[in-house]
Amino acid sequence: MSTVARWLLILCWICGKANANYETACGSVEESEYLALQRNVDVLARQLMTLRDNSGAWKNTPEALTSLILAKPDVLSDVDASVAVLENEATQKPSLGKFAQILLAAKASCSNTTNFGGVNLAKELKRRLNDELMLNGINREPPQGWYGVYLAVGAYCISEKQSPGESIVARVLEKQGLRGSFHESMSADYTAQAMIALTCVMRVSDSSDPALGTIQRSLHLASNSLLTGISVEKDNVWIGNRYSTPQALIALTENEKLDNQKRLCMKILESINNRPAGREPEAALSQVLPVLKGASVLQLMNDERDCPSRDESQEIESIDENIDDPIPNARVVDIQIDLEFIINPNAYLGGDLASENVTRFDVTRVPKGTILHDTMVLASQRELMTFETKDTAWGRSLVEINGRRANSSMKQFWSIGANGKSIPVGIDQFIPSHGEKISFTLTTWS
Ligand code: B12
Repeated sequence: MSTVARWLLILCWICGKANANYETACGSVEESEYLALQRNVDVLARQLMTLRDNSGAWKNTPEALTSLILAKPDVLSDVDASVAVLENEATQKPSLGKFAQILLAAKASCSNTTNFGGVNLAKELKRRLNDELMLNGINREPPQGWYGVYLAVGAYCISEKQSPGESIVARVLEKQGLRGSFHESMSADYTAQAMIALTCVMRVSDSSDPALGTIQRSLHLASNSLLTGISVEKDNVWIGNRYSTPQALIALTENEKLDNQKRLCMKILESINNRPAGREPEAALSQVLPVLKGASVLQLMNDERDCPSRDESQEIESIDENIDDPIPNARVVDIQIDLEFIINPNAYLGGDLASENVTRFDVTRVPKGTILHDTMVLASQRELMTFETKDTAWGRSLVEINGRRANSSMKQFWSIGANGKSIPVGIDQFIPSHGEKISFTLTTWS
């Protein structure tokens, strides 16, 4: 081979490499960046699989199943067992949001959604959505909250490739605040979920539809609200906070809002990819996986996509990587924390209004890194408090303190604060420090 030909060959090889298509949520990237994301998809998908029980159920089965089908279907075995769990859940009167997630998971697994364990999922979802927003023909605030409404509008639209109806979409649009957010507290979680729903409605709308312009303007305003919620925390870049970032990034990239800011987009994606120490709850894994893979629930609108294999003989390789972060050194420390119990007037049901009750609680010699839940167990052993929890995909949720049960049908919940600030994670992840005042407030959400 002549020298010229050899050079041409080398050049072609370099060109080929440079043009190789390594697609991510932020567009095409270098091979090394792409591989770093894919390695984590692999580890996290296997970690999520280990959280499935023998019956095929997760704590939140539809969310986990959809996530794995979108991100890493090859680690999934026995899809039918999980689908059977969903069929059963669909008949058990789940919340509106959960019902929406079931429809998406049924769609993702290519099941028959019109006869899913005897239920026509989309038809039933639309009926429930109407009931949630209207009582006796009069508009009302959704008793289960707006997050479930956004999930339901999105799931119906993605599955049926049509809008759930003008009046329902109008109610969602009305909920948007002046600054573009879909929740009073500027929550990126709510805004991202509403954007995913409206993005679908926009895509299925006819170009002559007069509502189309309104939806596009709403999406633009909502994107700005997410972009102004960007913060930098120890080299990480979040939209809202660490846990709202995956959905928010999907909402922005699906609307091409980060196309001219690829570096920023990659910084956010890398932040999601850098798992901090400690095991993440199931729901965090489910929400992170698709975005690392560059996938989103909106892809379920495409009927040409692949269905997950239903081959029962599929074997999953065992995990060779040690996915558990090392347990913190069992160094023991003395900590002292104050426990405060508050019942907000809006959640007051009569009886004694024990508005403030601070108990100094000395926990001596607990292992460093003791989570709030275990600290509360110690406090209850010393008869300083009693409490009850419910298992969820985010870990244990606190439902009752000192005999006071949060009544979810009255929108009550126990909110948890540390030194006056709402804690960013639940009692299974939060680690109190010495001198901290932990407050438990029975209050209501909107
Ligand atoms: C809506 C919502 C709430 C509502 C739920 C009631 C309602 N119907 O509106 C309320 C206001 C009660 C709530 C409370 C809290 N929340 Co919240 N919540 C959400 C949100 C926006 C959507 C959850 C949802 O409806 N999913 C869809 C349904 C169908 O799935 P589900 O499994 O049935 O959902 C249930 C659980 O998620 C549970 N839940 C909600 N939040 C939390 C938080 C924890 C720690 C646990 C264990 C369970 C739990 O309530 C949901 C409805 O029943 C998520 C955002 C997200 N990205 O998921 C944050 C989110 C899950 N919440 C969060 C937090 C931190 C809290 C609080 C700990 C805040 C605080 N300091 O008090 C408390 C929980 C305190 C407790 N008692 O244990 C974080 C969790 C992060 C983490 N790693 O744990 C998230 C991810 C928000 C965020 N981006 O930071 N939340």
